[in-house]
Amino acid sequence: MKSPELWFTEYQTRGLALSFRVKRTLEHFKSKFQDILVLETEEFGRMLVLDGCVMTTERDEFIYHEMLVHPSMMLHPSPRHVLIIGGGDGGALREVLRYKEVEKSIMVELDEEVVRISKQYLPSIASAFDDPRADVLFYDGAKFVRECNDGSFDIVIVDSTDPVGSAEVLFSKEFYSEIKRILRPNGIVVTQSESPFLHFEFLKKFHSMLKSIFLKVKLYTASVPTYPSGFWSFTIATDSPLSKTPFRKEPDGLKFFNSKMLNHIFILPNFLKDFE
Ligand code: AG3
Repeated sequence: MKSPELWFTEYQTRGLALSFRVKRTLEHFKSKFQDILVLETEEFGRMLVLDGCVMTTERDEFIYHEMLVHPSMMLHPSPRHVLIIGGGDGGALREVLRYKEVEKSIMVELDEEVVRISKQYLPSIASAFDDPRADVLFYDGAKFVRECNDGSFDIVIVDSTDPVGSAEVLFSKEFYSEIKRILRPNGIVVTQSESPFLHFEFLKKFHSMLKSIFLKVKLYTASVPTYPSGFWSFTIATDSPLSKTPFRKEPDGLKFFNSKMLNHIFILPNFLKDFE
């Protein structure tokens, strides 16, 4: 007899869900911090799910990770020290370390199990952990930032889960005030900032909070098929004038981002004009 079909569903809002046909479950357990699930899906390859939310898939991770990392890396005159908060699957770290200018990248991830499971099941994403320039700490990101010296980093990248539970503090005014303090002159912070379509009100509040701290706050978007609504956003904040042209060419081997895109990513659709 044919075995029954298996599907995983993420409930994105009270009235919207996205389902993936599952070939098999590779891992499912509870860590100290969250429910961790790794699936082999029919359409998107292997997929990491935390607390029921899709974090990344082998097939579309390049869009999210390249868009999260490369715009600010290319708009900074000299990105030598880069801090990543979260990002346990290693995708953001992989993108950061493509730049030879980077001397050190510290990644601070709360949950050691996410890194372990990503190394085991998502080797194409977790491919940079052995780079000698990478330093991985299993620690509370907000605490780490609070304990950091002034002017420690050129770029801070926040690769968090949704703003609920343990990640809520990563969207707070206190956290971003500390980030401002630990950035060097010309420093840039960039974060994933949820779906502009589904989380518009959140985004408005988040941006007005950031504007109370930083001189420049810019939104840009990308289609990430497996995230809620398929339409995702990123936010850059800085106190220095953002250059209009990239300081460097994009590294070789990117599948999504290129330097020509820098000219238009900050041009937004009309319903997001207030974020320009
Ligand atoms: N970080 C953002 C994922 C948010 C997706 N939300 C959801 N599925 N409800 C992803 C981490 C990838 N390195």
